[in-house]
Amino acid sequence: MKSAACCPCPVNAGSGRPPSAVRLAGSGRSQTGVALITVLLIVFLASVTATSLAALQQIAIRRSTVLQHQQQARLYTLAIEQWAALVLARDSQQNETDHLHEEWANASSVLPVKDGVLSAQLRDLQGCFNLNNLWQSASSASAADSEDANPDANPDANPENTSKDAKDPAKSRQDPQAAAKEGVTPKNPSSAQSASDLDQDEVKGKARLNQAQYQVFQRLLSALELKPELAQAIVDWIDPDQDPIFPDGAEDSDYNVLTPAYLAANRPLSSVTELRLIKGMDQNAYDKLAPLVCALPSKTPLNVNTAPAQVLAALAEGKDSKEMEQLLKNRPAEGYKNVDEFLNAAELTVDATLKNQLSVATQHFLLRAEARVGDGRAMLYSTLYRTKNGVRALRRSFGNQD
Ligand SMILES: [Ca+2]
Ligand SMILES: [Ca+2]
Repeated sequence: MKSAACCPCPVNAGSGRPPSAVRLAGSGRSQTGVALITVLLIVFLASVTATSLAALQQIAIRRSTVLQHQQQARLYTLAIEQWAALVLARDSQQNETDHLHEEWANASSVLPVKDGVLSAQLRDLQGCFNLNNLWQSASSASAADSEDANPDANPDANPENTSKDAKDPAKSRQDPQAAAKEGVTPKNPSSAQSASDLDQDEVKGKARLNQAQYQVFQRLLSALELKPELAQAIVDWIDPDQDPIFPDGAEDSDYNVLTPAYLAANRPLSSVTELRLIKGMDQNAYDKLAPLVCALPSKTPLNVNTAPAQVLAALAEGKDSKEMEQLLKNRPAEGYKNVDEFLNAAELTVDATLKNQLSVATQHFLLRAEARVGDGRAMLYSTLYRTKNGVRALRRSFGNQD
């Protein structure tokens, strides 16, 4: 039997309270502290959550407001397109010529609307050199043949100035010296499509190179201090065959060895920016050429009332742009009434084929419409095509021109 002296004394033996009571009192204070911390934590989390929800709600409200403004601005640009169509339709009823002093050309006005502002600008797309004119499709070639076969269609045409060889590539191909004189090198006979096949197509009046436009384009390249041979690669990009023009043309075989590889389009250019893909076209050449050329979907005449001096100077050999700039300063306020009036004023002599590809009127226009509404902004580039039956949009691009 153990004695009391040999038993270990409890720690709180002298406090007078049982040990279990001491433990309960300490536990109560600890639980109170934990509960307080828990409540504070819950309040903190609730505050953070509420703040986050409020911030998210603000962002959602802001986002929906911007989207609403952007949508409204986008609709405004389509309304501007309708307005531009009305202006162009009204212009066609007033006169048959188009020049830079007409209402459509000076429509760059700013119109205030509720919570925003609208602006519009119309540009004549036939005042630039249409690259797709370099290649005549089968239908346009047939039309050209009809015009050439019917001298009454153009009583001013001088048969002496009309180069039959220039309009007949098959004949030019048979006579390399004549072709070189025309500034066009015949296709390489060793290519995939035989010369006889090409000749047969051309004899039938099918698609072919537009010699008159080709020479104008070569002169334009020379005036810009670019290689005239660039024209060959551009024609090869457009023409449907795989037959590169010798020596600087380029077809699939020139492009599919690049990284990344691609193929020649073999169809009309859909955008001027497509030039960047063509062999020999570097940034310097593109920067010089792009402001003066365009890529319209069909064969279009050049409007001499809106064309810049560089393009007009390229119409004939021996003219420079400074001479044409002086001419443009003295251009009648109402524009030239017809092509002959322009040719006389410019002292230009062009053959009947090229003369038939000049005009004083325009069917293709580019609309640049911009709308700002609150925080929203929309930009629309629209290619408008005007006929006697009205105006319609051929192409729309929101945000950028191409
Ligand atoms: Ca007009
Ligand atoms: Ca081709």
